Amino acid sequence: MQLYAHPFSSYCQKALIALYEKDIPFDYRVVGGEDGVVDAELAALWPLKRFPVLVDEDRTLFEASIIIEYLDQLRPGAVPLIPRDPAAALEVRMLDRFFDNYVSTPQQKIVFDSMRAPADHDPYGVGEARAMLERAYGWLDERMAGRQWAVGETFSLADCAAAPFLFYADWTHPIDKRHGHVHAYRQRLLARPSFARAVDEARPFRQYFPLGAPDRD
Ligand SMILES: N[C@@H](CCC(=O)N[C@@H](CS)C(=O)NCC(=O)O)C(=O)O
Repeated sequence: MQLYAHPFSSYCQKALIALYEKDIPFDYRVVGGEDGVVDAELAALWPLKRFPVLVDEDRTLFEASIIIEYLDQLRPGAVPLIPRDPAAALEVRMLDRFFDNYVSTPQQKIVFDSMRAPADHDPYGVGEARAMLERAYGWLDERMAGRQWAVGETFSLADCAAAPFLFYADWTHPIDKRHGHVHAYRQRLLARPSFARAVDEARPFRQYFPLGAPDRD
């Protein structure tokens, strides 16, 4: 198996968490190298050039959620990342969509806007993104009251998404102290060995965070 990814990328960390949870060996094809070799391979596999991309023999998969579903089918283990119960599986997928669409998407909007030339800034869009993050934090805080993980009693696909997205969202648009359940959940995710490993592997790249990385996890 080959994973085209970069350690500092949130969507790649999402897929890496699943690989580490399941202890699946893979060949790490790190994008962004100076010689451009891995980037050329990625472009040939997936012209949209978004990563992560997983290659397993003649199968090429893009989209972090789908990569995780694939890994889970391959190695469900004692506690699958997508529950076997269909109703629970639907809830996991719903929360996975929540973290992609309402935490990661507005977080990335703010970061990408900061990288634009001054004339191309979109303050209205950034304001909308910040408002969406505020609503998402508020909703999640109520949901996480009395919960350890996003859905049910065990770590799932939804937590694979939550970990990197809440990590970077708090750097980008800090989670207010009143959202204590979200803070506690973010800390639990940081303590999870699979995510702790992904965070450690990304440490050397913190200087590249466009908004300036805070001096903390
Ligand atoms: N929907 C994709 C998003 C992947 C994505 O946006 N990856 C970013 C890195 S976090 C990327 O490829 N950035 C490079 C680019 O935009 O060209 C997924 O779930 O995997």
